[in-house]
Amino acid sequence: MMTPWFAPIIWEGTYNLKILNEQFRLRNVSIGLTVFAIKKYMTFLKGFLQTAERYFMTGHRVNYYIFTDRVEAIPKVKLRKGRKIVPLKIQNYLRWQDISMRRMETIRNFSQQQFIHEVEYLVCVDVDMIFRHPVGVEILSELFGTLHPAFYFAERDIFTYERRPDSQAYIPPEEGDFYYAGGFFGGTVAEVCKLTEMCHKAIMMDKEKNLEAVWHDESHLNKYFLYHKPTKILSPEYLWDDNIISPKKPKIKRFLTVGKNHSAIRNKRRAV
Ligand code: UD2
Repeated sequence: MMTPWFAPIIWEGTYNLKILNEQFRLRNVSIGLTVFAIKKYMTFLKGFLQTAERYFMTGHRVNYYIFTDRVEAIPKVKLRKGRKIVPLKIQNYLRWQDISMRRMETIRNFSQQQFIHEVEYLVCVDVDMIFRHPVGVEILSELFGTLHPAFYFAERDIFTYERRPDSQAYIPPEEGDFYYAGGFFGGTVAEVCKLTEMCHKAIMMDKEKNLEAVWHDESHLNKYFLYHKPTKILSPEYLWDDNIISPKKPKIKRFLTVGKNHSAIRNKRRAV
């Protein structure tokens, strides 16, 4: 329930949402949910938004920051009061790995220019996901990460950290607390800005050496969290994949991956 640096690990039953909701409502808190729907990943956005409306931060103010190369394709979804879609047009890249990694640069840029004036917290997630149970203010903290569902039962030596010392994402074998998922992190806008800035710089330094970390942005995120410990950690309830074989499944699966045909969805349409 608690890391050695006294950060709570959030599982069902460890918090009282009524108390937390009152605290956050008194602060009239606003939350930005960043999501990228580039090229064919637009197909996931409708299910993502519809389920987010039902389960994500209900009763609080939410901006859906949707980064896409096709603003006109954003589906129309009925939103509750206090919630809005903010379409943000960005370029796409040829390789899916670059699309995934460049999220760090984009979130940094928009945090500095826009998000800092509009919301208090940012929650940064993958789009090929659906919400199945509530995800609320219990997740909010200065800086939070999520335990990867495939590794939360595993010993450190099988974590898939970047192991090449030349990479900025390198983690030595005797270091590392947890293996965090690339698809769900967040915190205050200032903290997310620091995180994305450092990860983007590290990705670019690797690129100069013609290196790409084994799990792309996720490898750099893991390196960042090793030396900048999260103040809250989300259990795999907050990011589950039903294809994962695990000795124990969480009682509640709040946010689930949608199965995808990798080669069909990560198409090679020309970058624009
Ligand atoms: C994992 C991580 C992901 C990232 C990646 C790096 C989870 C659930 N996911 O996912 O966050 O760290 O590994 O290897 O922990 N995207 C587009 N268009 C594209 C390609 C990607 O919009 O053509 C966006 C989209 O929001 C997608 C995200 O980038 O959800 C990550 O790509 P992915 O879902 O294909 O990566 P995956 O499943 O390997």
